[in-house]
Amino acid sequence: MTQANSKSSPDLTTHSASTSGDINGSKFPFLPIQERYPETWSTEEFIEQHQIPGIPIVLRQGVSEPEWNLDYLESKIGEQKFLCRFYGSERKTLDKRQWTTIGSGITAKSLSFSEYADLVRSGQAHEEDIYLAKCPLAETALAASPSLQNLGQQFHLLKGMTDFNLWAGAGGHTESLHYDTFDGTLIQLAGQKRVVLFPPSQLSNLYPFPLIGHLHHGLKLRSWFSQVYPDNPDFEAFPGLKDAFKHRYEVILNPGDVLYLPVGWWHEVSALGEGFVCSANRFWAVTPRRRLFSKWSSWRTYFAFLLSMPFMSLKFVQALFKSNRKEELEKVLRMF
Ligand SMILES: O=C(O)CCC(=O)C(=O)O
Repeated sequence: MTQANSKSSPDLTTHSASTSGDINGSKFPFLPIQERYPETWSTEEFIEQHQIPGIPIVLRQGVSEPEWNLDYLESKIGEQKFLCRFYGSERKTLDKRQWTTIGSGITAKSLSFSEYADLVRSGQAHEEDIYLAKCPLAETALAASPSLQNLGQQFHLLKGMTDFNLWAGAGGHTESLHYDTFDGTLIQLAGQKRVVLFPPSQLSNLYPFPLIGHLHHGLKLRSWFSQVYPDNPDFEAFPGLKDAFKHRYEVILNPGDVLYLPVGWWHEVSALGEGFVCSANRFWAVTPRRRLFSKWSSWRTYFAFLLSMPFMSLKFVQALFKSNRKEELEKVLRMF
């Protein structure tokens, strides 16, 4: 996908050279994501070169928010409750083929932001890999933040499919390699994140979990996640990965940066450093619509939802008969 760089006008800030990454002792070059600063941002150029073809871009320093550190967030949303995912320290060491849960299927507990902040400060969130993932900000004091609200216009992303969501936790956490069914924007607000990306064309080379798994696991195990670790690739078990690595992109996000992630692009997101790391994302209707329906990855996801329905319906009915019905129903609904 070198066209990401080949179409840029010479007067705009671009990176065109590949950079080398050292993985398991071998050199694998990765491709940089094209970037702009607000002074060089042009919505028309974004539409033509990124939105229509579906190619990621980073707007550096695109939002001017106060740093969303623990103190700031506690002052805004300290009392509000969020579902925190308990990944556990073992998980990263397992062969992903042994996983029985993924993403919103992970064990989750409702905590106030202040309670979660204490887990980060004490180091427990880091040690036990406890992450505050995809928590809606709609009902919070942070939703009205003008720099978030202006983002849609700036990127010509006109129809939000979700609210802004908070993704926050301790350095060291990784959201594993997956793709989404909408266009997305990921806004870095405290600390740094590294995003590894592959284009939608690499679907089969990235070995997504099999569709059939949805019959046994519903949406607890999701077929739009990859079974491979990009930083620790097992080329014997997954030989196609060598081809995927020819299309591996990487970008580091700093506070204020906004990454545009078109539908179907694989991404693995890692919180860097030791401290608190925080982002917000939002999903948007895919424009132009044909980009959504021309991808097998999208159809695959719709099919996956269909296959998961018997399992999910059973869980829903079981939740109705539990004494803590409200909580159990919420758990099922959160999986969607
Ligand atoms: O920030 C993260 O940890 C994950 C974000 C993500 O997967 C997304 O924005 O689609």
